[in-house]
Amino acid sequence: MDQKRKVDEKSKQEQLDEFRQDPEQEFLTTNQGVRVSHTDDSLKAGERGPTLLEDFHFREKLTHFDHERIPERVVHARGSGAHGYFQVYEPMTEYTRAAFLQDPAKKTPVFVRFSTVVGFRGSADTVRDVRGFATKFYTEEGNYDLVGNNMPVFFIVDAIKFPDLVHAIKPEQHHQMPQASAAHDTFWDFVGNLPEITHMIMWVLSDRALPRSYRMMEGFGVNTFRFVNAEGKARFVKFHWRPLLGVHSLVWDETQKIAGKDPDFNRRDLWEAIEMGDYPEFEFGVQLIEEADEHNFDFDILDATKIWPEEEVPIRWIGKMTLNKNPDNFFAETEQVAFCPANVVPGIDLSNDPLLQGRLFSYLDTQLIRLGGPNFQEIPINRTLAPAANNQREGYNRMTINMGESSYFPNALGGNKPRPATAKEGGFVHYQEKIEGKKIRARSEKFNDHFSQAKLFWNSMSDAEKEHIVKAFHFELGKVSDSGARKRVVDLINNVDGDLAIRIAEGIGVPPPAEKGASSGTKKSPNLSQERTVMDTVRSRKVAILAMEGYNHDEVMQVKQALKDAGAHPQIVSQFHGTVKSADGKEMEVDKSYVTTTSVVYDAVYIPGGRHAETLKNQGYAIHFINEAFKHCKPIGAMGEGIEHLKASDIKGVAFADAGSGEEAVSEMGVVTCGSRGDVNSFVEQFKTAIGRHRHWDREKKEQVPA
Ligand code: HDE
Repeated sequence: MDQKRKVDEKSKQEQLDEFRQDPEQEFLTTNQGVRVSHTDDSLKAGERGPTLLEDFHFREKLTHFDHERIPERVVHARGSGAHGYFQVYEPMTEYTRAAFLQDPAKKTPVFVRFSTVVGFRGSADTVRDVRGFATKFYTEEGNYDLVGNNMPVFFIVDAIKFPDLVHAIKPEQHHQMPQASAAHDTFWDFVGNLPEITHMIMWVLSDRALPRSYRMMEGFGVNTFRFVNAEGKARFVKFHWRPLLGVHSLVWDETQKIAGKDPDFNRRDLWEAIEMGDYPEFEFGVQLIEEADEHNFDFDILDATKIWPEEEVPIRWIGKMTLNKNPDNFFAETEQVAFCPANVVPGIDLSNDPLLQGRLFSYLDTQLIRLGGPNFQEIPINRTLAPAANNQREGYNRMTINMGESSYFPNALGGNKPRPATAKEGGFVHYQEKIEGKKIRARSEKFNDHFSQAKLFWNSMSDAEKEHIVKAFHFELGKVSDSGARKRVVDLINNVDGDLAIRIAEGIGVPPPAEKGASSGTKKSPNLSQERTVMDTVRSRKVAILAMEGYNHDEVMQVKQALKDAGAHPQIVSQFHGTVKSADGKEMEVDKSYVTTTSVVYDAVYIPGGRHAETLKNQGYAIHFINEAFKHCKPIGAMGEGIEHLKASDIKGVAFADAGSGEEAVSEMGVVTCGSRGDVNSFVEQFKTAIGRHRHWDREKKEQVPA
């Protein structure tokens, strides 16, 4: 009998329901279910006497507490998870037999965990780092894990170097510093001696490493996999996730400030977005290469330090994932979830990519220790929806009560059940690739082109993105005390672009390369630039409205409503919590005070008209708020007297509308102003356009603004 389980959007939640505990339990009990009568004092020999060993409640409570921690992940320790579902747009039958990719009506449950890589579990979210983007699809044929990152390439080509990479980038051995940062000697020492890392370094020093939100970053499978159809025909495949909100980043100065003000910034953003119904959505894309074309590219398609440029291998967008539920319990779900690239289902197969091959081993291995033995697949979040049945038995924390006497195959006693399934019955049959070769520790020649794609990436950046990369080099290498290590990196980058190497050298106190390297040329892959991303929505953007007593109530209400209607989240920020009074005696609730918030956690700021501008002008916090938002290239809007507040700040080089005029709104470099008699609707429209663009890099004089 085919025991495949029918899977729909709710299946995983129904399964988890079996394990959820209602918080409304009336009585406190021991783990044995015995009601506890007193939990504030331990059982003692006399009121001032010693605690008695007999106090089983005390001992149980303390013992459990003493064992609450499990090891954090050796990398990707800090993460945030969410539930959702995936739907394919059209049947992918021609390419893969995977059941979850056949029927557009089917909603396959998923659990996603986003993460940083380097920091410990309690580190800040906004550090410069790669982000993990791991998805578990609970399909009717078993769990499929796509364990990806937000950058399409990796640091190394062979998994055997992974421990070296991680040791180099983690805090240093002697003093365990710095936390969650690559900006230190051992990492850049490693980089300078490893040319294959160059392409990835360009990505890590780009804005991709500073995502505004987990909802606004791409995901990539990185490694090369295979799609196999029902006839057994295989094609090479690379996987992509594309956020519907576009790919957007924070600026470096902002990330550092947020790390102190709200270290949970990305986690909070994901959580709040889902609570507010702003469900993160990602389209799923595939790049396919026919087996016959395997060797027809300048790069080796098994090399994870290379992308398959879209111009050569177009991306086909085949489905969409929606994240619509926060976990109920962080530890039970987000912490205990265990992903593994070897978790594939029929129709998705592996390749000989040497990085992938090592990963296939490493994940299960690390989970054995992290989750305490071989039965972690039985933890609710890891359970498959397809029935799991085999002869594996016992071990720590075994939950399943296997019936019957036999635990081996073949077994006449148990009627040979469970038995292997044929391919037709849904059995996973490894793709029969023909392999010939000598046992050898080597790699194919094409793996050794370390610079072409680093050049391609650099060329594809806009001027602003290039500037950010140069500054990132200045910061990262500026933190390296060994000048030899700094110099080696400059010499390495000289292979990418001679001018870039000189610009880097200038900022870090080392001489430029003895011989200037060639230019990176002109070849581009335009979509590598974030300038090409979605820039026409304000959905889920946070807008601070600075208001003090005397603000213009009608104007604020109108602007606030218009922003809300467009899907943004305006918040009133004032000196104190409570309410604030308008010029005409109306009141509104304050969401945040200057003490509890800061400009760096908002996407945009708006200063309404009204006589409150007089007060704002003299408030250091309010001035700083504007200066900082300006420096971080954020959209700024002001109406009427609000413009006076902008004038009191250090904003430079921008023309404002006349505060008292009735002229149309003026928008310059993302600063939108409109006179007190101007049209609020036209102001809002221009302000929304400015917010949609996310950041306004053309603010040439921002560096002159103190913030
Ligand atoms: Fe991982 N990686 N990795 N990795 N990785 C882990 O597994 C490893 C690589 C990625 O949210 C570990 O359960 C090796 C590439 C993500 O739980 C560990 C190599 C990509 C996560 C491990 C790589 C990733 C991990 C640590 C070869 C992008 C977090 C804890 C060089 C495609 C998953 C764990 C989560 C986690 C090993 C490289 C993504 C140690 C050996 C490439 C998103 O097993």
